[in-house]
Amino acid sequence: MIIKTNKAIPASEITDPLVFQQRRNIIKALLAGTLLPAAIGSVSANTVPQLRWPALTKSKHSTDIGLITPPELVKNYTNYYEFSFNKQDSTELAQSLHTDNWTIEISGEVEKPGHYQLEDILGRQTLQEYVYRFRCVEAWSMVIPWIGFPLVDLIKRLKPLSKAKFVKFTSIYDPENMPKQRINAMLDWPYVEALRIDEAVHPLTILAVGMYGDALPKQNGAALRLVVPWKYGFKSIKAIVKIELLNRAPMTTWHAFAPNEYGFYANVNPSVPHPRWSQFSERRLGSRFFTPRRQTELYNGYGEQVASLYSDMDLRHFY
Ligand SMILES: Nc1nc2c(c(=O)[nH]1)N[C@H]1C(S)=C(S)[C@@H](COP(=O)(O)O)O[C@H]1N2
Ligand SMILES: [Mo]
Repeated sequence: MIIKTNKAIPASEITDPLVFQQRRNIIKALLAGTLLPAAIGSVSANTVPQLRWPALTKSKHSTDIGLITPPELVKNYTNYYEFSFNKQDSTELAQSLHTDNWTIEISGEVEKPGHYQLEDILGRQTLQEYVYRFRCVEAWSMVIPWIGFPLVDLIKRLKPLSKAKFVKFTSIYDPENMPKQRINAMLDWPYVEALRIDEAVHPLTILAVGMYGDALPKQNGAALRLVVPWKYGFKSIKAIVKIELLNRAPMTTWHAFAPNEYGFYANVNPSVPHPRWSQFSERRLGSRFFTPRRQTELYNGYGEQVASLYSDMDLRHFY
């Protein structure tokens, strides 16, 4: 079970205290970005007895793709509208965000609402690597090795009630550090996204805290972000501070901004164009200059795993 910060039994009393302390130190280092990649696999050799942090293995749901996008590209070409509408500026400006002592509020149709410390949530999870294709609605794509854990593992521990039909995620509201929130620019802040419950508990859906064997850079959504690889990138909300289980579909940021352009589902689909451009092909970033555009894959190539979620739906209507 998940440990609440107020009531409940502290994780330190359930897990062997030494294991708990070591896990915690590693999680702290990971979140602070001071962890050497090698330390994820095992704790330092001079601790006795030698204990292993669950090694950073590859998830069985990780995609077997040879060509990973160079990390420098992923870290310097970011969409983070709270900071800037420019992909380079947002990277730099995001460094002012405070990501330590991150807490997440859980509420709605669950038996265990409360404010949880990210460290406590992670202390109960096995972090794994997930290589996923990442496709933005702007028709560019990347391949990113995330570090994270299945959202379903967290949801189960919260004990959802049968009324829970949707999961809503809210990003941090921090106008002091987020210039576009300060001037109320473009979108309604804070940034909000949501999934249907069956999408949320699908094993491909993860919460990420790292990438490329290291902490998640601030510009890529630290301390905690969602990754839903078969949907357009805007569903993969960054800097999550609140997760709510709801009975009804909530309004989401991009859908509210332009409902005819950004649907609730946002499943990657080559045959449903954006009203202002085609989604038939995409530019794989980091590939060589003369590499032709690649054809967009339905559900971003994850159809075998997720198509059954939408079998009775008209994808043109539910875009
Ligand atoms: N809070 C928040 N989350 C967000 C966004 C944002 O502007 N704010 N942009 C979205 C969009 S449009 C995309 S494509 C991805 C980009 O993720 P990346 O910058 O790590 O590649 O994040 C998504 N999550
Ligand atoms: Mo995007």
